[in-house]
Amino acid sequence: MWEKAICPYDCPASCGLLVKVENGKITEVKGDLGHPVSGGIICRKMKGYPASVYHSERILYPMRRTGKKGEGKFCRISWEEAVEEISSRWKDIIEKWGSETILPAVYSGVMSDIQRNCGHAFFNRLGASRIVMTLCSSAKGEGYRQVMGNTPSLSPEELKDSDFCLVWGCHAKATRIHSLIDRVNKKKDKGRTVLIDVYQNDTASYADQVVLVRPGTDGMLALAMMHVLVREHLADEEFLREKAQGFDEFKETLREYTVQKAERITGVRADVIEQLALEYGRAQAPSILLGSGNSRYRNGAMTVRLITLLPAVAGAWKKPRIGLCGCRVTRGGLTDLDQIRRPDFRKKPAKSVNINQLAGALLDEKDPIQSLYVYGLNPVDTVSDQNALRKGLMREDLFTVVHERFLTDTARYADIVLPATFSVEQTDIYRAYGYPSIGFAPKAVEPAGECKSNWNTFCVLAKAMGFEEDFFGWSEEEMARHLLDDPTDQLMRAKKEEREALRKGGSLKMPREDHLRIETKSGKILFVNEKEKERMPRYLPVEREEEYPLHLVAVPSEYTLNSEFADREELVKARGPMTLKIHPDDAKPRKITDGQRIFCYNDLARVEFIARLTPGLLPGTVAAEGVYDLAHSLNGQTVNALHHQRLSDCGEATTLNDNRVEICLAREESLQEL
Ligand SMILES: Nc1nc2c(c(=O)[nH]1)N[C@H]1C(S)=C(S)[C@@H](COP(=O)(O)OP(=O)(O)OC[C@H]3O[C@@H](n4cnc5c(=O)[nH]c(N)nc54)[C@H](O)[C@@H]3O)O[C@H]1N2
Ligand SMILES: Nc1nc2c(c(=O)[nH]1)N[C@H]1C(S)=C(S)[C@@H](COP(=O)(O)OP(=O)(O)OC[C@H]3O[C@@H](n4cnc5c(=O)[nH]c(N)nc54)[C@H](O)[C@@H]3O)O[C@H]1N2
Ligand SMILES: [Mo]
Repeated sequence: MWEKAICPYDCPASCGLLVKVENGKITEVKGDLGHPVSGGIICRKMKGYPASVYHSERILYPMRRTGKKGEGKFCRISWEEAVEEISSRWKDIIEKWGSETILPAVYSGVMSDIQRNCGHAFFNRLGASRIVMTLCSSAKGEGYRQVMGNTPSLSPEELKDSDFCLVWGCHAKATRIHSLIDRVNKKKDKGRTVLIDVYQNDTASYADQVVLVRPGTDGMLALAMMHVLVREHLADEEFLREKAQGFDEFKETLREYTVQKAERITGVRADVIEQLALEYGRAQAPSILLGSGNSRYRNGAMTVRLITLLPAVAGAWKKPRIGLCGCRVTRGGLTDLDQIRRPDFRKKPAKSVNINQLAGALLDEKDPIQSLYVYGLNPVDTVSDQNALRKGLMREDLFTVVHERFLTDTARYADIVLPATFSVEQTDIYRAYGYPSIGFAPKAVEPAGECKSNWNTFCVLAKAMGFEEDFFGWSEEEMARHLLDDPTDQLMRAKKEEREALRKGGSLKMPREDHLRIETKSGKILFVNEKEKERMPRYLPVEREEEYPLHLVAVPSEYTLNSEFADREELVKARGPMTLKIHPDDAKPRKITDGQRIFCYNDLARVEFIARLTPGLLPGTVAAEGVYDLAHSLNGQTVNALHHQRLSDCGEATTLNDNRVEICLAREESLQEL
C-alpha cells in the first residue's frame, strides 16, 4: 500500500513522497507525481529513507549515561525512569536557581509545524529561557524586509518567465533542484543564467556564466551594478518616482560606487561588472534567485538589502513575476504557529540565548545554565565554535537531555537520551518555506521501538511537571485538526475544495501573490528606511583580521543535509572525506599540493582537511563543503570549530561564512611544534 508523505527536512520545497507500507514498515520511497511543487522528483537522500528509519544504530529506547560526558556509553532505562529523573531534576533546579536556568535548544532537524514548534509551548509554560533561532537565514530575511516589508518575493516557478536570471549565493543544484529544473526545462527560450558565488559549485553546470566574487562583498557588486544602471539610463525612474521612497537621495550615493572601485573590493573585473549590469538592465524580465550564502556575514543583512534594491532600480517589481526569489513567499503564515507555540503560556519574560552563541552561554559562569534540553538540533556538528561548545557540554553540573534518533556527537554528551521518531511515524502539517505550498501527512507507520515524537514527549513531560492545561492532553492528530479547522486568512485564499482535500492528506499550492502590492507602511519600496540604524543603504566592509590571510566559507554538500544522513554509508562514501577547496595560487607558496593533509587554523582551532586544489574560487578564499560528524573528521574537529560566535549586522544571524584562517601542511605544522 502506498501512502502520501512529505519530506520533513530543511529544504525549500517540502517534497511530496509516496511511501510503500508493508507489514507495518515503510519499504520503499518515491516521489509523489501529484505534488504541486516537486512533482515526482526527489533527491537520492530521501529515496533511501527506509535505510535511515530502520538503521541498526537508531536509538529505540531511553538511555542513561554510564560513561564520561562525550564518551558515548549509556544503559537502557524505561520511559518512566527517564521522565521521573528529568522532572525531578528540573523541579530541584527550578527551586534552587529558577526556571530560567533551563534552556531548550532546537533548530531544523524536523521542519514540520507541530513537531518543530510544540516544545515552545512546553518551555513557555515551564518559564525556561528562550532560544533565539537564528542559525540559518535571519539576516537575509531582515535585509529583504528593510526594503520590501511584508511583500512576498517571487515563487520559484516564476523564474521560468525570466530571460536573465542571476543565481546569487545559492547552490541550487544541491539545495533547490526544482527551481533550476523549472527554469531550465520549462522555458522555451531558455534565456541566460549567471551564477554569482564565491566558489564554483556544481550549480555552475546549469549556468551560462559564473562570476566569482570575494566573500562578503556582494553588496559592493550590487551597488556598482546600480551605478551602471543609473549612468546608462536603465533605471526605471518613472516607476521609482511613483513606487519608491528615497530613490533620489540614494541615487546620489551611487556616484562613488564605480565599477573600478568595485573591482578592487569584489575581485570581479570592472568590464565583467559593467557587462553584467547592462545585460541585467536591458533584459525584459530580469530575475534573481537569492540563496543564503552571502547573508551569513557580519554585513549580511546589508548585503541582502542592497541586492533587493537592484530589481527595484530596474523596475522589475513593476512587471508581475519579475524580481527577486528566495525570501518570504507569502504575506502571512499559512498556519497560526501561536496555536502550537502558545506564547500565552509564558507568565513572565525570560532571558534569551542566541543559538549561535550557545557555547558562550554554556560557559558563562556569571549566569550559569543548569540544564539543557536539545531536540531537532545537533549543535556539536552544526553550530559555531565547536571546541568551546564541547567544553560547555562537558560541565559535570550541566544536566543535559537530548531527544534524538541517533547517538549524534551532541547526544554523546547527554545525561539522558530520549528516542525520537522519524517523520513517517508522526502526523504533521508541512509548510514549504521556499514555495507557497502546504501539506498534511498523517503518520504512515507506528513508531519503531519505544520512540516518541516531539509532541508526545512534551505531553509526557508536561504531565510529570504537573501542567494541567488541556493542550498537553491533546494528541498530535487533534492538534493538526485544530490548525486545519481554523485556517489563517492566508490559507483561506486557497480554494475550498483544496482545503477540504488537504485534511485527508497531500499538498496544495497557493494562488500566485501580487508582488506589485508593496506591503510596507507607505506602500513604497524603501530605498531609504528611516526606522533602521543605517537609514541609507551603503557598502559595509567585513572586518578582516590581518593575521589570517584567507577567508573561509562553508558550503552545503549535495550528499547530506546539514548533519542529517551521516547514518547512510553510501551517501557518506560518495561525499568523501573532509576537503578544503584551495586556489593553486594560495597553495603554491605554502607548498601544498592536491590531496595532501593540511591544517586550517585560526585563534579558535586547528582543523585537519585534505587539500583540494581548484581554480573554481578566487585566490584568498577557501571553501569547506558539507557538515561532517566528528567520526568522519580527520583530527576530531570539523569546520565549525573555526567559526566564531559573532552575529550578523541585523537579524542576529550566524556568520558562519565570515571567518579568517591560515593553512599549512599538516606535517610541517607538527614539525614546527616539535
Ligand atoms: N559547517 C556548516 N555548518 C552549518 C551549515 C553548513 O552549511 N555548514 N548549515 C547551517 C544551517 S543553514 C542550518 S539550518 C543548521 C542546521 O542545523 P541543525 O538544526 O542541527 O540541523 P540537522 O543537522 O538537520 O538536524 C539536527 C538533528 O535533528 C534530529 N531530528 C530530526 N528529526 C527529529 C525529530 O522529529 N525529533 C527530534 N527530537 N530530533 C529530530 C536529527 O537526527 C539531527 O541529528 O546548520 C548550520 N550549520
Ligand atoms: N543537499 C543539501 N541541501 C540542502 C542543505 C544541505 O546541507 N544539503 N541545507 C539546507 C539548508 S538548512 C539551507 S539554509 C539551504 C541553503 O541553500 P543555499 O542558499 O543554496 O545554500 P547556502 O549554504 O546558503 O550557500 C549557497 C552558496 O553561497 C555561496 N556563498 C558563500 N558566501 C558568499 C558570498 O559572500 N557571496 C556569494 N555570491 N556567494 C557566497 C556558497 O559558496 C554556496 O555555494 O539548503 C537546504 N538544502
Ligand atoms: Mo539552513
